[in-house]
Amino acid sequence: NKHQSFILWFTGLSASGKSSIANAFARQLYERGNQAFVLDGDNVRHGLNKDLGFEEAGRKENIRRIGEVSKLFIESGQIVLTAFISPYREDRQVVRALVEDGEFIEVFVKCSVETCEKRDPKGLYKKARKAEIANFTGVSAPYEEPENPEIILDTEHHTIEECVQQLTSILTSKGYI
Ligand code: GGZ
Repeated sequence: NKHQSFILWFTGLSASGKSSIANAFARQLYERGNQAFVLDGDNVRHGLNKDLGFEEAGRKENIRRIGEVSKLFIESGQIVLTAFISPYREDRQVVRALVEDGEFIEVFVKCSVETCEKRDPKGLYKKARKAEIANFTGVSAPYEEPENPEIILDTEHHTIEECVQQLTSILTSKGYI
């Protein structure tokens, strides 16, 4: 393998499927004997980053810290999968620049706001429309789509299982796994 350790950086809207794909893929890696770890809102926003909000500065600092933590995971020899909206191109670029060439794989989990809003598993879009939540990505805060992601997974037209399968075949063909 070209790279033993790398970051799979999932970016996309709330309810686009980032965490589901990351967790399903991490299970596959684990079954194949790879060391993989998922960072997402559940284990980072509630702990390390619980002092941060969702205004622009809070999100930027959130992503900066996650980038630094991911770099440590790489140094410890792991594959790290991160599932954060990470709405700003510049912030994703900063993380990319932290690690060696080829160690940052940007995965755009592509799905329209309309479809994410129909899914609305936690009722957050509904609250955002009623302005009960401020700065909600896709409703009242921006999402800057990746211009050159290594991988695009279209959850609008494909199931989570199909996306995981696609991820496996792309990473295999690129020699990552
Ligand atoms: C976006 C919010 C917000 C606002 C709370 N905007 O679907 P979820 O619930 O489980 O995932 C969303 C998560 C986004 O946190 P991230 O750390 O990924 O965001 S960022 O990368 O932009 O820093 C959502 C919930 O937190 N959530 N308020 N205003 N999502």
